[in-house]
Amino acid sequence: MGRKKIALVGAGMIGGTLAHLAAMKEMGDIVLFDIAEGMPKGKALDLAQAGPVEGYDAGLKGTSDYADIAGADVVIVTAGVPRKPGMSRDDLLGINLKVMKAVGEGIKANAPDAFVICITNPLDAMVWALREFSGLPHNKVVGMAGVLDSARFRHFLAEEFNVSVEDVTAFVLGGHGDTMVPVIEYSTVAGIPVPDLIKMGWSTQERIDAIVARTRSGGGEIVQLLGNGSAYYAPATSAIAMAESYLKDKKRLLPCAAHLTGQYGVDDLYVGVPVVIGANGVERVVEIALNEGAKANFDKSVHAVQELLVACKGLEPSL
Ligand code: TXD
Repeated sequence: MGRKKIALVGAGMIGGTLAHLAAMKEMGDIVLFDIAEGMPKGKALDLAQAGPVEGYDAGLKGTSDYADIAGADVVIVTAGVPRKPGMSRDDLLGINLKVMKAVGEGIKANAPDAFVICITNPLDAMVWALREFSGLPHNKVVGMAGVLDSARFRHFLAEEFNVSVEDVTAFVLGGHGDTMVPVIEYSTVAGIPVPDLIKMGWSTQERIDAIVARTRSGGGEIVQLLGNGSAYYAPATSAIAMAESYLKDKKRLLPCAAHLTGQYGVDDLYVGVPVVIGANGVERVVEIALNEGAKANFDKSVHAVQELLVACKGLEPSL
């Protein structure tokens, strides 16, 4: 049995980090695709030369030719432009929609059996468009945002409670934007829900509210600090967790932007919900009960995604 093949479409900050992580974990051979000519080849060569020191065996190839992604088991898409300070994710819509068209057609022609993870922003609209352009089954195309947003929430909660990040679980639902929904009732330390921890005096409602707000603007905080580009270490790690769940049939339950067909009262939209990822891609969408406040936020988030899709359809008549 040969190695798995992982194609990274977009070899920028996240793409390069994805390649590094995938190589370190020996997930398979790696193809870095980008429209920039030399850059993907340079990154692939650099990473290949780290192999002897780190002790990983992975083929690494940089390319600008879609034929090289042929037969990929997993395709992770970061192609497009990231935010600059002051920009919202939605400001990226026009440019990145065109990129999704090219990428979707490239995947359709060369890697139609792949599990595709979209990272490009504005995420919920781009993953929907990428699915449309690629024509792949809905269960094989998913968006990465929830794992990252939950990781941000977990990090802040672990700091607040002064406990290991390992023992903090958190749920963030809804679209990847300012309307995302961190659900504190389903966020725990070793199974103890956050509202109980507040009652136990570990924190206060005000402090948790501030953490929720910081989580919502977690991406923007990093954009501001970096001054150029957006986060890449945590986004890459999050997508790798999803890819591993697929490749190893782990059936992890992860919050992802998944295609809904009536769940949560939503039809034909990608939005962040808990899903099980295994060898069949998205194997199950998990419908959890939301309290009134969370439901209202979730609906607001869904509405924001719907508006983006209307804008996409206006820009691209074939959608
Ligand atoms: O949670 C999430 N989903 C995200 C999303 C978290 C952080 C960042 N997120 C978004 O990921 C961000 O807003 C961007 O839309 C993507 C990629 O972010 P990255 O930081 O990796 O951007 P870069 O470094 O600019 O890399 C993008 C690469 C760059 O090398 C371009 O040359 C390339 O994409 N690019 C293309 N590649 C292939 N095909 C086409 N058409 C193309 N256009 C640009």
